[in-house]
Amino acid sequence: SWEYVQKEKSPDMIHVLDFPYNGEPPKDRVIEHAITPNPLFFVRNHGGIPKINADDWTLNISGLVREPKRLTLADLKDESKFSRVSNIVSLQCSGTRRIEQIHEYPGDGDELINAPWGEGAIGTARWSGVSLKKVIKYCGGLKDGAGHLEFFGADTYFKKGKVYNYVVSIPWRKVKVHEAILAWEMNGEPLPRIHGYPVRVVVFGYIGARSVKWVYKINAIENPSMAPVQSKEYLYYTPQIGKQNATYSGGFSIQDMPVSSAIMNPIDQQQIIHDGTIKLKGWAYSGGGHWPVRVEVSGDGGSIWYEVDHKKMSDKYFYAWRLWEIDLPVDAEGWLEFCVRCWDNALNTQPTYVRSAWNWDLHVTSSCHRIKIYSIN
Ligand code: MTE
Ligand code: MO
Repeated sequence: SWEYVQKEKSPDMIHVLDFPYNGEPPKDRVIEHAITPNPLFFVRNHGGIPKINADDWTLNISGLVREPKRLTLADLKDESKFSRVSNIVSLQCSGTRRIEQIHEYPGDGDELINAPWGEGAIGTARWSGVSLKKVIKYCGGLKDGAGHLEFFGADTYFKKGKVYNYVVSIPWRKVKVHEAILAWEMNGEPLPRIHGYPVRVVVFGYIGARSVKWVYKINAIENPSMAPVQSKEYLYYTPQIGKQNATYSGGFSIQDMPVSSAIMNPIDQQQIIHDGTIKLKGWAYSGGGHWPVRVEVSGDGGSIWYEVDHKKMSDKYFYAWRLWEIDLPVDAEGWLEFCVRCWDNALNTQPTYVRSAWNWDLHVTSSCHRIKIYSIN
C-alpha cells in the first residue's frame, strides 16, 4: 500500500489513518483548485490497495440481468458498443468533518476509531468512462423484480474475525438517469491505483461509499445489498440512539449527501491583524443533483450574515462543489466566531449547530461550520 501512497499522493497529505490508508489534503490545498489534482484528492480505504493488471481485468455482470456477461476493459472502451462520457463530479465521504462531532461528544459508534476526518474528505474530478445504464442495456437489461445493483470491490478488509470484500449497492433508479458511470480516467489520466485502477464506479451526488473502487463484479438484485458495508455501515441514527439501543435496521442508509460547506482559510484559533476586512475562503457542496446557489458567512456566530458575491464562486455543475471567497467586514476585536452556511437550489440549508444533528456513528456533519478567530483591528 505505501508504495502507491508515496507514488500517487502529494507528500503534503495528512494521514488520517496509516492502515487502511486514509488521507486528506491540508485545508489550504483542498480549495486551491476547483478541479482537485489527483495527488491531492482525499483517499478513503477500508482495506488494502489491490494490484490489478488492466489486461487481465474483467467485469462480471450477473444476477437479475437478461444476458449475464463478462466484459474486458477493451470492451468498455469500444466506442461502437458504448459512447464515452465525462462528468465533473465531487466525491464526499460521509465522514467529512467528523472531528466536529467527536469534539461535541465522541459517542461509541462503529467507525469511531476509523477516521477522524477534517473538512478535506471531499474532492472534485472529471471522471471519464461509460454510463452504467448502457452497460446493463448491453446485457439485455434487467429482469423483472430487479431494483438494485450491487458492486464488488477487489479489496478485502477484516472485521470482527472475518474477511470481506468491499460490497455496496445503489438503486436502479439512480442508474436509469445516467447518474452512475464506470470510470477508468480521473482528470484525463488513467485512474490512479489508489483511486480504483483499472475501473471504479462513480455515483453522482451520493455518499462516496457507493463509488466502488477496483470493481470486478456487478450483481443485479431485488433489494439493497445485505453485505456488511451496505447493511451495517453508513447508517444515520436519530439523536436518541447509542450503543445500548442501536440496531442496524434502526439506521437510515445514507445515499444523497445534504448541503454542506466549510471555511478553509483562515483556520480555527488563528490570530489575524487586519484593517476592517478579513478574507474567508472555503467550499460549498450539495448532493442529490443539487448545487450551491448561495453562500453566507457571519463574523458574530450567525446573527448577521453576508452573502458571497456570485462572481466569487467557482463554476456551477449539477454534481460538484463550488469554491468561494469573501472579504468579511470586521470591526470587533478579540475572539470572534466565524461561520458559514450554504443554500442549495432546492433552498435546503444547514443545521445550525453540531448538536442539532449529532448521530451515534458520527456521519454527515453538515451543520454550519464554525471557527474561532482572534481579531486585532
Ligand atoms: N471502494 C472500495 N473497493 N473500497 C473502499 O474502501 N471506500 C469508499 C469508496 N469506494 C472504498 C471504495 C468510500 S467510504 C469513499 S468516501 C470513496 O471510495 C473514496 O474515494 P477515493 O478514495 O477515491 O477518494
Ligand atoms: Mo466514505
